[in-house]
Amino acid sequence: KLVSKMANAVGSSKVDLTRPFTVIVEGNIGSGKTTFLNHFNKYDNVAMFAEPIEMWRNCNGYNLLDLMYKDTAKWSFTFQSYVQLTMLRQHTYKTSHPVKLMERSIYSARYCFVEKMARDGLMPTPSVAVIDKWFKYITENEDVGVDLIVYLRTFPEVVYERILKRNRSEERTVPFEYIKALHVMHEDWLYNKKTHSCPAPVIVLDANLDKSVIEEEYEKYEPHILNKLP
Ligand code: DGT
Repeated sequence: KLVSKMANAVGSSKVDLTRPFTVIVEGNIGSGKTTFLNHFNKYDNVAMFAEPIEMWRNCNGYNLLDLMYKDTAKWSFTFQSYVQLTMLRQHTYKTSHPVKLMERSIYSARYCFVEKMARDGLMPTPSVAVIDKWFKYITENEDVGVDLIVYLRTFPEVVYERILKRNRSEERTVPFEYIKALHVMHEDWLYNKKTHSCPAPVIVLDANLDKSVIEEEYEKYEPHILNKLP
């Protein structure tokens, strides 16, 4: 385990060998990351780190998530700066649990969301450069290493249906085109592996399945996720 941790931490100069086995759960909006986390909540040896969305909704009283959706060009840098900070805090939060399960990461924030904003010209290139300077500093100087990525792979049509159904107020204006583009970002990073490097090995789960049957899909991979492979 130690060896694999060291191998995964290549590129990060500050390596904490006492870091728990760290799993990040990635996937499009509405892919079921929260349901996945809830499934593992029953295990005492797992520390859960849900996405800090409530912090994004209330930064000194400002709903940055809402501002970002309402006027992306104006608020993209502000929002992504705060996402990066809150993700850094999740990654480096100390826990005595042997397994750490995180919803999303500093990596998807950069490789999917910032990437999309940059490509659409919704984040000016000087702002992308500043985000990247921080990102580089963090990944080189803080232990944000991960040991496993769980990719909840979906069809954009399926998650779009779910997003409409759950009706989160900030997401009311999200067009299907955006969900399709985010799907491609995730695919190119985690499945086709052609854009950015993956910080750990990737397990791909079929997350199109309905809630009632998806538990079986989770169970198939439990030994990997709980670091209990023989
Ligand atoms: P789930 O459980 O798979 O349905 O997960 P969600 O949809 O609750 O969580 P997530 O992370 O896909 O998205 C939460 C909201 O925050 C969603 O409107 C997208 C947005 N979001 C998350 N991370 C970022 C980010 O780094 N940048 C931007 N622009 N939006 C983000």
